[in-house]
Amino acid sequence: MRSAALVALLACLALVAPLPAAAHVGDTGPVQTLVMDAGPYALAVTMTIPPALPGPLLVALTSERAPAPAAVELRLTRYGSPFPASPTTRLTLSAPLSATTQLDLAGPGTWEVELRAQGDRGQGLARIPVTVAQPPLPPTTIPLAVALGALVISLLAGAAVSAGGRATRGGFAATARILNYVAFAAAVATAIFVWQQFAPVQAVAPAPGTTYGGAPHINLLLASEPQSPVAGSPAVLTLDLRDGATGLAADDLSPHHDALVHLVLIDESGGFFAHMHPARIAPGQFAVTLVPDRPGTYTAYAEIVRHGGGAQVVTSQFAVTGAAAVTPALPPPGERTFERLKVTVQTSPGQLRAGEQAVLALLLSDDAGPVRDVEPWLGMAGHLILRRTDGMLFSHIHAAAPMATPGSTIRYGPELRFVHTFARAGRYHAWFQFRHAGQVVTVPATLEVAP
Ligand SMILES: [Cu+2]
Repeated sequence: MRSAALVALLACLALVAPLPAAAHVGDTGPVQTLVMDAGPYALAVTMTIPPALPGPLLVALTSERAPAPAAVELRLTRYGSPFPASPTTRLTLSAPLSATTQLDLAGPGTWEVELRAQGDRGQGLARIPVTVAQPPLPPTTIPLAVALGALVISLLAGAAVSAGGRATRGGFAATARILNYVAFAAAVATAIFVWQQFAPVQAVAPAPGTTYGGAPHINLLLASEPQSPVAGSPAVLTLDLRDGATGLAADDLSPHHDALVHLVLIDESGGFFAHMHPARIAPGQFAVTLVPDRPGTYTAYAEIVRHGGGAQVVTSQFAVTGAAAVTPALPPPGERTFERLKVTVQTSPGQLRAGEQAVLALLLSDDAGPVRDVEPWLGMAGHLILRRTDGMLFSHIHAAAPMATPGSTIRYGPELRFVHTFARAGRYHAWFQFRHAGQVVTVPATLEVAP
């Protein structure tokens, strides 16, 4: 009887213990890194969602490259509510230009973390939505409660019958025995259900929209300030993302490759290339500052993933005025140097052909020999953007190498390989990108693809 009471106590404890919070800043687990260009500052923000709620949201901030902000103010609010006037916390970035803090999440739901970066170069703003879902009760909770109830009732009834019947009258003795059996059975069932309570619960993502076949497409409305950007001067691009079905702000973006939006900007000559990560400033609204270096027509390729949908690339164009710049042609495959790094671009086969699988590779070395410490960038060993010079084909390819998980110390090199099949013949511009010694290196090339 005493052991049964102990089991009952354990069961009660299991019922009141806090539930783990299944969570994501999108769909990718409790730890998420997001890179963003908040005004003039390139920041990497890693958020760790607490295992139980209420609990602390851990925020780690790193400056991705110069200039670094002097300080960053953080504010937390419920999604859709105004941010508090005074910051929840203020971080000063020190060597190696990173800082950590925590924000208290009161419960499940969607939250917004606001970052206001300040420094010599002005202000930067980013607002990051964080969805913290509470998993449903484990499926054994209700059977556990029933078993526990049966245990308590049979124990009480058994005690009452034993006391009243003095175990001499046959009927009372039989009843007491039956109640003991029931209590024993209930104790065993309770023990099993308690054990199952501690089994890990599958984290659940919020249900995707009810739209059949995933979320609708997105329309990209691009605006610039000034309206006519001038070569050599900074311009702010604002991306207004709208749901293709409802016309409402599309604010259900899932992080992919460590960002909410990957924005590639290429001018018509291929001389200007930028791969940026606009900061979310309002629902469906993203902003980024660029300095176009030459006049012409620029194409913006925004790569996004909606919750419950696949990746999509939406494009828009804008014109840049100003004095013409001399555009050196992008070099063919071969050797080139970036400071102390020697990079050789190789293709296999040497003559690329449409419809034929090709391997495009970078071989990296420096004075000390082959380079084997290429760092993950956006969770990958390397990225390759390909565009046919007429703009008809655009591809974003990842190096064939294991992805980096948050906190991993994986390194790559000396070879980065990309596998691609060119859909059509023609001249292509290629931009290989990887990170080495904390710097993102962009390696441009022109590729000729035969029919
Ligand atoms: Cu990107």
